[in-house]
Amino acid sequence: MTTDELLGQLYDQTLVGNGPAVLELTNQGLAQGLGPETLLYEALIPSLEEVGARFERGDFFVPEMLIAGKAMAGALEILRPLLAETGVATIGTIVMGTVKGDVHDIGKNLVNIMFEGAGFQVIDLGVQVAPEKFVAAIKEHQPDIVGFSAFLTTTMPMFKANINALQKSGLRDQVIVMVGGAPVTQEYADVVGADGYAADASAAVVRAKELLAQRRALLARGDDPPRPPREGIARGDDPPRPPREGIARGTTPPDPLARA
Ligand code: B1M
Repeated sequence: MTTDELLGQLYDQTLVGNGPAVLELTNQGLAQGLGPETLLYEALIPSLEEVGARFERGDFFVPEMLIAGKAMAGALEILRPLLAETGVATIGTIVMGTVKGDVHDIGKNLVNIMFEGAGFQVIDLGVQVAPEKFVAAIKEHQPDIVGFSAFLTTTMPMFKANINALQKSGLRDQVIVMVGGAPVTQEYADVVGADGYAADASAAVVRAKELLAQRRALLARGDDPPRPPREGIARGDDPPRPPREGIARGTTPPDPLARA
């Protein structure tokens, strides 16, 4: 099978959620000498993007999205050790989790793998992580960075709830806050008072290293780490409502803040 045929089949089989075929094609691709990044960025991720587009159009429903996600997650398990292959010493610790009200974890897991590959120790709190759980994990593990993932416009406001919880516990200045997830933007990250944002897993590692280097340089000079603009938080305002057009067919999940 040519490379194009293999990548095409991997894309198609992920789209229809054929887990065994996805595993086989992933192994076959690796055996043919394709890199894990090629399989990820030229077949698996584009396929899930198409799943999302079909869901938005009403051609796919939650079960189709679920089996496609499971097929992708299976492939990710094969690729994990290859993506995380590293000889570097631990350069920092990061506590990661998907925010309360959100069960998406494929993107977060991929970010974790890339962080591990870059030499970070990753403490993964899983999905639907409540602010109190982030606070407890920061107290326990004393990480350099805490990372919040949100994949729904309705769960993005949990970033602010989490940051407020860190402030209340006196932890905000001890840890770098990074945020990300499909609907998140740099602008939104700025408004909620995060220190860093990245659009994808590779960019997340680059940004984390930059933020860590900046903080360590400041600490070495005895300065306080800089805080991003916090007008919204200082005034107790809500962050701007993110766009909601991506939520398909009135399937809006409950607003987590209503229960926070
Ligand atoms: Co859902 N889902 N889903 N879903 N799902 C999306 C996210 C959606 C965009 C689909 C669509 O309508 N086009 C849409 C959200 C729309 C919106 O809010 N604007 C949506 C919806 C509506 C829903 C439900 C509400 C559907 C319903 O029940 N009616 C429901 C919500 C459940 C809940 O969480 N409460 C739901 C459920 C599910 C499944 C459970 C079926 C399944 C999840 C399986 C799983 O994750 N274990 C699922 C899936 C598979 C998707 C899509 C199709 C694929 C997501 C994915 O894995 N992408 C998704 C469509 C899409 O994204 N186009 C969709 C691949 C992954 C590698 O990319 O997740 O973007 P991504 O991660 C990237 C970046 O975001 C970034 O790096 C990652 C790797 O490069 N990143 C960070 C992530 N975290 C970061 C942290 C950082 C930095 C970068 O710093 C800390």
